[in-house]
Order: sequence, then structure tokens, then C-alpha cells
Amino acid sequence: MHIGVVSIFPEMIDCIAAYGVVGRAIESGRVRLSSSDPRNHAKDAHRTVDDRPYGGGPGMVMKFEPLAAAVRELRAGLPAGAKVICLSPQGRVFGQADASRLADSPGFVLVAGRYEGIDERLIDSEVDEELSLGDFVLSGGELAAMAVIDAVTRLLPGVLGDADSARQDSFMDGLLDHPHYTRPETVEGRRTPPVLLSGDHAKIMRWRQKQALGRSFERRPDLLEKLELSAEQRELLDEYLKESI
Ligand code: 9WO
Repeated sequence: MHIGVVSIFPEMIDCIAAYGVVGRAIESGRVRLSSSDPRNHAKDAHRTVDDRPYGGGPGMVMKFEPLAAAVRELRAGLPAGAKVICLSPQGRVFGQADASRLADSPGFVLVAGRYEGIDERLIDSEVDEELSLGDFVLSGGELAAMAVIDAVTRLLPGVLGDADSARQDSFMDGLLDHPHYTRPETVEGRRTPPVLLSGDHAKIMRWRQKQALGRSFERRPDLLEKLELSAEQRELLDEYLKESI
């Protein structure tokens, strides 16, 4: 998969290429990451990529031409129809379904803005969709772009080990994760739940599913509303709630 990123700080994106799951995916050739800096497409000696907003107001706006040239440079290296996605608070909130959709694509271009915003005509002309990580404002789109790259790369076949991949699948069942524990068994008087020390894998799996259901109910009821719980899941959730009283 080929992912392109438009950013005036391409070195930021390089950070994720050196570590962990994404780093290994790039090393193995499973993912190719490229970037284009709009400054390299600016026509003036000062490599200007921003200007004052029409209509007045604070800050600067990113200019159309350098951004468009950077997008077009990256899109030329991608299969026809590759999506161009702008990371912005104005976008639809990114979710696991978007990560899956993008993981099934041949590649895409991410546009990471800076300053106060991007000239709207760039969005109209080059951008297929705007995605947000949530209702907050960052200093730029780069951190959001890196999050999208990580979430998508993890879903590519062969990138995660079998165990992680299986866990990823179960997590993608739409529930929150279960709690995790590791040695020592007791730390500062806090014990590991005995079921996890029992060696009874059926009981452990049942406990983990119950915890995932209970946590989802308590912390993210909106997730549960989207699910059709099975009779067994409903029973587990009821059991969790009874134990929580
Ligand atoms: C800035 C802004 C400030 C107040 C209300 C809305 C706003 N939108 C933007 C904006 O789109 N800014 C551009 C991209 C350029 C400045 C830095 N950018 C940015 C992207 N800030 N925050 C994000 C972002 C991206 C994805 N998910 C959450 C936030």
C-alpha cells in the first residue's frame, strides 16, 4: 500500500516510519510512505505557502497553488481513483470502519494543514473527504495523519502477528478492550484477578468478554447501542452489572 502525506513538516511523518508496527511494515515493503512539502512547489523565492485571509481576521491561510501541486505530485504516484483526505476538525469523525475501508484501498493521500486553515478552493478541487479524530483543534493535521496511518497499517494482512491480529479482530467487534495484567501477581496490595491465574482458558475468555461488555456499558453505551448482543453476551453483561452493585 502507498500512502502519501502533504505537509510543510514532512519530518514529523518520518517519525512513525522508524518505529513499531508501521516501521516494520515499511521495512518489509508492505507499506510505502511518501511526502510532499508544499514549500517545494512554491514559485517565489521565499517559498511562500500562506497568505493573509480575504475578509480579514487573525492568522494566515494556506495557499491553493503549492498545496494543489503537492497533492497532484503524490496522486500521480498512486493508482487512479486513490482518495485524497484532509485531516481537519471540520471532517466526519474517523472510526475503525474508515480504517478498514482505507486498508482495503490501493492507497491514499493525506493532507495535513497548518496555520488557520486551507483555502477552501483546494478542498473543493482536490479533496475527496475530510476526516477528524474528534472535536478538538490541533496545531496541524500531521498528528492526525500519523494516527490514521497507524490505524490503517495495523489492519493490513501480515502486518500484525497472528495473536495481535486475532485480538484486533475481537476488539473490532465493537466493544472496548478488557483489562490487562502482568507480573507481579500482587503489586502494592493490588491483586491480579484469580481467574487469570487459573489456567482455565474457557473461564479466562468468558471473564474477558464480560469485562469488555461491562466496560463498554459503563464508559461507551453508544457502542453497545450499535450492537445486537447475543443472549450469552446479555447474560454476561447482566452478571457484570450484578457484581458491580
Ligand atoms: C482550525 C480551527 C480552529 C477552530 C475551529 C475549527 C478549526 N478548524 C481548523 C483547521 O481545520 N485547521 C487546519 C488543520 C489548519 C490548521 C491546523 N489544522 C488542524 C487539523 N487543526 N486540528 C486539526 C485536526 C485534524 C483532525 N482531527 C482533529 C483536529
